[in-house]
Amino acid sequence: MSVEIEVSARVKEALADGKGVVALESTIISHGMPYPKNLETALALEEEVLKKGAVPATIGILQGKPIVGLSEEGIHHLAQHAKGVQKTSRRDIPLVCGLGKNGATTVSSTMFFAQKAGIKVFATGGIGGVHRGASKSFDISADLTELGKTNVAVVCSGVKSILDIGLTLEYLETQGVPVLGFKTEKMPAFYTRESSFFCDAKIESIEDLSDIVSAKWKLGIEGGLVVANPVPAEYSYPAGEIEDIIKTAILELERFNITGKDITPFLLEKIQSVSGGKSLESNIELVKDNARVAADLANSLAKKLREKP
Ligand code: PSU
Ligand code: MN
Repeated sequence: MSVEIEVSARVKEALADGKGVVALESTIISHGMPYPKNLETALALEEEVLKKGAVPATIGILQGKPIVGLSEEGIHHLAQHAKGVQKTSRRDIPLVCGLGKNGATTVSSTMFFAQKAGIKVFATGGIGGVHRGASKSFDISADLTELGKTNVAVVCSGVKSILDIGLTLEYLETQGVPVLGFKTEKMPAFYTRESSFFCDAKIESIEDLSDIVSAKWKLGIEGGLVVANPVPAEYSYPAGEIEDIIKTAILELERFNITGKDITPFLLEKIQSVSGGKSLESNIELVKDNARVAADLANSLAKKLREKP
């Protein structure tokens, strides 16, 4: 059995030419959105990155093979046959690859494969975090420890308020992960532009972002960074409405005995079905915006590396 990471020709070439490359995850495709919106979104994200002159690399596992730069056919498969696709975070990689299964990569495993391929920037919707009630359940996403050790900058719209935003920020501090608000001082809460919590700093330009990212890695400080980019104002969703939906959904977790890795997909699905698609639209638009910011950041970092390697 050979388990090797396959990097697509387009991504290999872009990296060799010193172009900006943006990693994209696949759990958002298989377990974060319903078909066919998930497929349309996955393809639209690649388009957004290409329009900026950077190269997208959607990451996933097909028949046990980790692929960095999935083909359109591969993306179709992960979108359409989600039931046969395992949600794969870092600890699931050996099982999915060892047994030849199909896997959708979460933030943690996407970061892992991105770093192996030499990709420095990754765009997604929201990262996992510390769940509400974690002091009892210990439910803390592997995304946070991955951010502590893997050198990839993750552009996202903060964390969903299904999580405890304050505790998530505390945990990121413990892991040594900078949380940079892009044109915002407040930590975004996914569907809404602001939470009551503060980012480490408000960063006004892509140039400043890429200087901070470069400084971290030039100094040999291992680990990632969070670039928190709020949902575009016209697509933000009223905070109060979301809070009511989340509270009901959390109560249902107990009623249906949902635990472990199934919690996040269950809550995402509930919010989408109760809000009647309105939240899905804001979800799609915020990820597209994150893909654009990530492409700008990847291009800026690539340019700096070309100038002074
Ligand atoms: N948050 C979202 N949408 C998502 C996820 C999180 O708003 O699709 C996915 C991401 O792939 C993230 C994962 O890495 O859920 C976290 O899962 P868990 O909470 O089980 O660690
Ligand atoms: Mn969990």
